[in-house]
Amino acid sequence: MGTLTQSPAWQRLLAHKASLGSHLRDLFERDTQRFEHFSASGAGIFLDYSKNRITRETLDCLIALARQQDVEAWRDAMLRGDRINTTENRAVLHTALRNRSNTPVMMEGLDVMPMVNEGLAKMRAFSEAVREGQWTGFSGKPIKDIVNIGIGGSDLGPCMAAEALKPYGHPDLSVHFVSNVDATHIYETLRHLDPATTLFIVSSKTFTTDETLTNAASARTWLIGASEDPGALAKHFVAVSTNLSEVERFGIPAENMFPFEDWVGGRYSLWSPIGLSLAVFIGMDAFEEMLSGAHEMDIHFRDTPLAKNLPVLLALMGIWNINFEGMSAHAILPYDQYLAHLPAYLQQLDMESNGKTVDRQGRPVNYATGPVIFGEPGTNGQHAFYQLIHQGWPRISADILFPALSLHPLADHHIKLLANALAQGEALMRGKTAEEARAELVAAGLPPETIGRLLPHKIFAGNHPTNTLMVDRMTPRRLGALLALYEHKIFVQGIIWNINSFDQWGVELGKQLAKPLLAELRGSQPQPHDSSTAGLFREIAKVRSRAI
Ligand code: G6Q
Repeated sequence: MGTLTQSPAWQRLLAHKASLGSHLRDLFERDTQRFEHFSASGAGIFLDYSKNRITRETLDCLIALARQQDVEAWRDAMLRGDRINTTENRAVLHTALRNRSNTPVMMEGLDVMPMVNEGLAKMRAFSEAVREGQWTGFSGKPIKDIVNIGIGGSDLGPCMAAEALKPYGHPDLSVHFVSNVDATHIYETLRHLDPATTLFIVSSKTFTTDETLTNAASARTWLIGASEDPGALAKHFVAVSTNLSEVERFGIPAENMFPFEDWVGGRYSLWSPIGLSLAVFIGMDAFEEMLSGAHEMDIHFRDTPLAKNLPVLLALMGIWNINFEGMSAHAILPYDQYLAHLPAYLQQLDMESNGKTVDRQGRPVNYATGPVIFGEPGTNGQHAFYQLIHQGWPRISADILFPALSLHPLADHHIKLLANALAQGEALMRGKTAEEARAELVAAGLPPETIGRLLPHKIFAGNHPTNTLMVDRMTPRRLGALLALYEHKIFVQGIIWNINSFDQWGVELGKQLAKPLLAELRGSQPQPHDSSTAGLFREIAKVRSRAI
């Protein structure tokens, strides 16, 4: 097999690209039905992808690429539990966690659904006990604050979703997330809390992650210090993990552990017991609603023809923009304050999955893969970094997301928010020509010399692609569908790029190098380092010795 870039579908796309000269605004002028041609919906999500610089032929070529790369066969292999994460020799079965149809999912002869259902039942019993005040702390008082201690995939999902679904949260419960090993994070979280009414959920698939164990140990000291009873631990600590022996070694009893399987990848684990903090906060019914939304998207992904399949379409727009239009960054712009953490969540989901330069066979790739993901809720981002998207040198694509209805219909806030979301998509697409800019300056009555001076600054190239994603309201169900949409989009891209989206070896190097440096900071014999690291080490030591 030749490389991807020499393949017939890729070559056809290159030839097509060379003949596609048009600006996006011309494409809209030429085809008044563009919106109808390039929009689709599924699982309660509406997608308008007409503001990408594509024609029907582009889409045909892209779909041919997806077929050539066997996207459908790989999708089916993932859904049936094949070990498609080959570098870790693992299946990728997060879809089973939200398989609300409850049909058997056989992994190597074993139906995983009874285990999934058992996990959900345990989460339900626990979350109800906490929410109804039956689970009490060392002084007999009910729990008021839940602190999830975890990092990366054991933090970003529940943290993002707890913010997204805040209006569905229990009125007497607050949920907090501590991830950073920086003491500031746990200090600032705990200083307002009462140990007697605080419950810690230590979330770690491996239960060996240094940041999480360091934070959990400090939380344990804080709790035992206040309760003066080591037995209090069992009332205030539960664990979500795959590693029972380490959980017990920490002091958390087995009955307080919520297990899951190694076929749940960290950044795909929100649907597993890793979502426990969220489930306690919003209740198990709402949590299962979120699973149902994701399941609806899984069914859509499995059963819908490629040309109408939302994850496939989003993936193909990304491939087109990255590999054929030369874009290396993609902005996530939610016009929904509750989705404030969505960009950070998608940063991990996308960049950890597809930030690879070696293909599945271990060969270096000669094409771009995953983009830089960044973003902020609109309208805030408009007053900050949108300038670079509109007029900066890098070409950046974006997803604009919004709910048509607000959960807080206060005065005219929401229509203003919607107007801004639509205006940005339109402005990025159309831009402003020199003639249009000049006409505005003339209409403002400016003298010719001022017009000449200002004109270059007032021109917008436009032609910036965006996808627009709309839901009716941001409910648990819609959030579930939206997240599953992005998961599958990233999966499809990984298949097309022939990379393994499910490992993350890039995370390891920093962890490895931190170990000897930590020992040196503790006073062990200095090791040889490059002059920068060694110099910085000496500067740190100087400051620290003065402070002691
Ligand atoms: C995600 C990654 C990574 C992982 C964290 C936490 O896909 O694997 O972000 O989730 O390193 O790992 P533990 O859950 O094992 O503590």
